[in-house]
Amino acid sequence: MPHTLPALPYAFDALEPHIDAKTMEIHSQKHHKAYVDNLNKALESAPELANQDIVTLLRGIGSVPSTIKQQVINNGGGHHNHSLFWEIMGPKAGGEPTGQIAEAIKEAFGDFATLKTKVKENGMGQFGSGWSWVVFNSTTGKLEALKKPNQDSPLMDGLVPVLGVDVWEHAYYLKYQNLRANYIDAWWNVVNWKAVEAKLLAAKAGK
Ligand code: MN3
Repeated sequence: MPHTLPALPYAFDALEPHIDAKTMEIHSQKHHKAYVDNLNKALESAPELANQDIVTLLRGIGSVPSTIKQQVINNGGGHHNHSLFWEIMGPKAGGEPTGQIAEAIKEAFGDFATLKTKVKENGMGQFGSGWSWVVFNSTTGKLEALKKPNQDSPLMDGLVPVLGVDVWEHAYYLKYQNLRANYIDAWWNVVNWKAVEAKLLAAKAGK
């Protein structure tokens, strides 16, 4: 099997009280696992894609056979989105970004408060399921905030995601029920800015 479920870099309860342990367990071990399993299943019919890593696969979505394209968008996107999501969160995290990610935020949005407002607007404005993203645009050399439905990856648009908030109900319903806004507000407390900065630096380096 070419694609595998990554181990969480912290315990299920590490993001308490902001994200509860049960949500983390179901989200990673059931939802993310299903995306990985279904991606591998879809790729069984396309052995020519077996050696592509997930980033290459999504960037090259246009060359995926039409018979499995939507499955790769949904499940490949789901796999990459969640792998990033676990990486950019962590215990004893949050606070104000520092260093090069802080500079990039300032350049693109003016200040951190404005970025937070945009991420929340996009997360609240995404009807149904999807993600609120901060991406690096290599054409402009700047960060951008945008929303995408379902598991559609910004990689398919030639953009590099550096931060994303999962606003599917499965990401927050056990603790926050219908209160998506409260979840997004609390989510900033678990952002691992060093990991987000690493994503930005890799994107700038063309990786
Ligand atoms: Mn999810």
